[in-house]
Amino acid sequence: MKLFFDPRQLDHAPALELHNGGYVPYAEHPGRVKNMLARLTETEAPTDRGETPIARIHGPAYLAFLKSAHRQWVDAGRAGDATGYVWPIVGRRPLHLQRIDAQFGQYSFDAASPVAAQTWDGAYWAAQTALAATDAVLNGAPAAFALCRPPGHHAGADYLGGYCYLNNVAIAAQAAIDAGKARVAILDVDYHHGNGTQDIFYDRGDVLFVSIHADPVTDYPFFWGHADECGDGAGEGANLNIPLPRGTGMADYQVALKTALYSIAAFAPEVLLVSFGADTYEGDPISQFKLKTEDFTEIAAQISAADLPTVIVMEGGYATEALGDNVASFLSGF
Ligand code: OKP
Ligand code: ZN
Repeated sequence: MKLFFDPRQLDHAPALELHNGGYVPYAEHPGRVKNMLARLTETEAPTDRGETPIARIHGPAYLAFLKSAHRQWVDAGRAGDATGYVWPIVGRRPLHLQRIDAQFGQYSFDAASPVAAQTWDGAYWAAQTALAATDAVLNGAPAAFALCRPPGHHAGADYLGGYCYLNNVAIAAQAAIDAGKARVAILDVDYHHGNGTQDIFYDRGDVLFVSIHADPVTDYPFFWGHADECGDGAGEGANLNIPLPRGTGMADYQVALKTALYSIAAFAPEVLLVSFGADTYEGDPISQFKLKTEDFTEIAAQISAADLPTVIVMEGGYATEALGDNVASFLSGF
């Protein structure tokens, strides 16, 4: 399988995140990638496809914010990574405020995703990596892997959050549509619900979003991922959430996967994109499922049996020591 990665993704390196009321080392750190690369031979760097495919998903005001947030932070006399601390409640009228703190309130939904000096560059090259893997599949490869980080599935059209800044899988899905594919499916198997991806395609019938994740009643991102979120307008029926309780192991996970793959088959997509998070692993420090390293091979084999051209986009996974093994296990199932 073709594996894509760009070392400039490592330049994004926030120091700390707010976790359970205190500041702790940032869980989504560049060391995650080093562990994966140790198990993956022959990664290929993406060519630069520019900002146009990114702007098909993210609005210009949000992109301008993301590019300038750290510079504005420094200009405001602040040290360290840029982060928000105030958020407007849902339904407040739009105010286009210039103060950096107000902009974070407008363009983010949590305090877990600081913008560091090189965040734009890291996120930009993660998106390019996803686009390169998509092109490989559009050009006939049965499957390709995009080693993306920062991850993307929590980022919406005009917001960041959950360690995510640009929605890599959404950018890739749109690129497939723009290349002439009529129907594209996204299967999100990260531990956390991919709220950004869901939001982006919620009212569209050409992109099916199916997600298996920890029940948002108990787990981040709380406000999305409930089973009654089924899509809107033309997208009604093209969004399927399968929330599972904490402690879920392979037996129950497989039942959910069967349902997910059944709905994907019924949609008859031309391309499948998989948001793959290894944070469903039993040893993950911030997650509560009980999958074992060898389970990832079986999950991938079942996805592969759908017999669709497949782009695999890396999302979460924070048990750094096991991450390479878990990714290698997943990829070996294809
Ligand atoms: C990103 B991805 C818990 C903090 C949770 C955000 C988790 C983002 C996960 N106290 N922080 O889906 O793996
Ligand atoms: Zn996750």
